[in-house]
Amino acid sequence: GRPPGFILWFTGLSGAGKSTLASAVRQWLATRYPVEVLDGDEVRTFLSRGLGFSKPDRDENIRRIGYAARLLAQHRVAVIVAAISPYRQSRDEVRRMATEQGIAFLEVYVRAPLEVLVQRDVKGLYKKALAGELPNFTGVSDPYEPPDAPELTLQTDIESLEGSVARVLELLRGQGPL
Ligand code: GGZ
Repeated sequence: GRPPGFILWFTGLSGAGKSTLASAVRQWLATRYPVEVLDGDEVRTFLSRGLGFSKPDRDENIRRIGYAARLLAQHRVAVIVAAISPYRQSRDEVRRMATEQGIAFLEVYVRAPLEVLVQRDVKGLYKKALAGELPNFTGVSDPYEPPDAPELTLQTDIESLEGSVARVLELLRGQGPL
């Protein structure tokens, strides 16, 4: 049959640049692949409507995203996920299931120091969280467990978007999917 697609999984704090990277990488892949982006923020409007930010709700969100990603990847879709996915165990669970199905799972840690994110604060969420008005806000009032062995780490406060995209494409080429 057709070769399976792959799952490119961006994990990291809010505002680190996951969605921006996902859109940029999508544009590059779109000439050769059917591509689908599963963005946490958007998934929460449709697939995960009603879920909050407790650990069980986040785990459920990631389980759903992982399931949809695997379904798509089996049909040769290049799947890009952009979700905080703060818990190592749920990311590893998605990786395990994908790998079992012969789908490449590439974890990309999208990283920037908290001070930088607080300065960027596009949506004003960090300000609220730091003021104690947002319980369970990742990185401030809720945990984030960085990946132990990500396929790639992108430091978005240091690297340019173009540079980061180039490194992602290099990863995809080196690991086979492209
Ligand atoms: C983290 C939150 C929270 C809390 C609202 N904690 O950067 P954004 O704003 O646009 O996207 C974030 C999104 C997080 O959803 P995910 O599905 O990626 O999270 S997870 O993978 O943990 O399930 C953020 C916004 O929702 N947001 N409240 N308390 N981010």
